[in-house]
Amino acid sequence: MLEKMRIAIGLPGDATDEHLTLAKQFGCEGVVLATPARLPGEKRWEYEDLVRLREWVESFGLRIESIQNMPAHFIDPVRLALPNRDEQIENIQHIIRSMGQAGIPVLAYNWRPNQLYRTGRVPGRGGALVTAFDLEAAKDLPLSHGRIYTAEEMWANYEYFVKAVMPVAEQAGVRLALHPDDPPGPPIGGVARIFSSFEGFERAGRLANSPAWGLLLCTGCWSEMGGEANVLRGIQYFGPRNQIIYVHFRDVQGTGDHFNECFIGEGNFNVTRVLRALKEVGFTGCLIDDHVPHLAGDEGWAPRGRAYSTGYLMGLLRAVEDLS
Ligand SMILES: [Mn+2]
Repeated sequence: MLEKMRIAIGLPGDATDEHLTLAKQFGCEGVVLATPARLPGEKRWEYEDLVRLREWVESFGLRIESIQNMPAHFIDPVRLALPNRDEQIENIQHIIRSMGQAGIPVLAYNWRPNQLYRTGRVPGRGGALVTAFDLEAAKDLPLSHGRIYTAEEMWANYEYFVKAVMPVAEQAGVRLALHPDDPPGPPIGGVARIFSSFEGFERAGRLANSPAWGLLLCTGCWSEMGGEANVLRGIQYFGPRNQIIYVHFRDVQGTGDHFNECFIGEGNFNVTRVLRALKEVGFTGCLIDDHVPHLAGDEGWAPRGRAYSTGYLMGLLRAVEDLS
């Protein structure tokens, strides 16, 4: 039914009617909702609330492509193997089943208990504000979770998680989309960042060994990990396996230790080549914008930057479709 690459849009946790109206005006057919504030629940989300959320989105002629990220306190006990891990795994299983019943097909998550670290904002093209990261400025941050969490632990915790949730996701008809650590690289705040390389995702796929498992392929992060070659490597390996669930289409200038974000088309990779590669591997999910540059007058969710990025992606996709 949806066997076509398409452009959706990422909406913030406090999305309103106006965000959905804008999404429709931009020409999107679907939206990705980040940790929706409309979903109550201290430890989990409930079926009735998920149905209400889907109906609200559909009342604007749109569909929910994915819910992106649970509240950290739902999943940190699992990521860090805290005493209430098993309770939260049961709650996440409940969320997955409820999403399936409510007709919401994808739940995105990451394995990074820390915030998304950036070390500043710098002026990009024409003074638009973009985020920047410099490992030098981040390497001496204090422990974020009280102690060091090694890569071995983070892997063991991940394995425990996937063994518990993937069978439930398969049964529920929900796919779980794994986003990279951002930025990739050595531990920040003492927590190992195991999803910082091609090899990490390849290993995760083997561990999960499930059709419900896949990637939220963030081209920005994959570019941070190793530029265009790494983005193409990820697409060409995971695409034919049907393990790219959806895509964050953004880019950076620079890599790992030192980079800044930028407008689409100004970064490490050739956007046409990357979109063509997605088409060539038969990718049929959605692409969305991802932390866009803030244009003059932009605040919060940056509607001007969003409009620019989304329109750019729509034109690019149209050209790639028409010329292939
Ligand atoms: Mn991303």
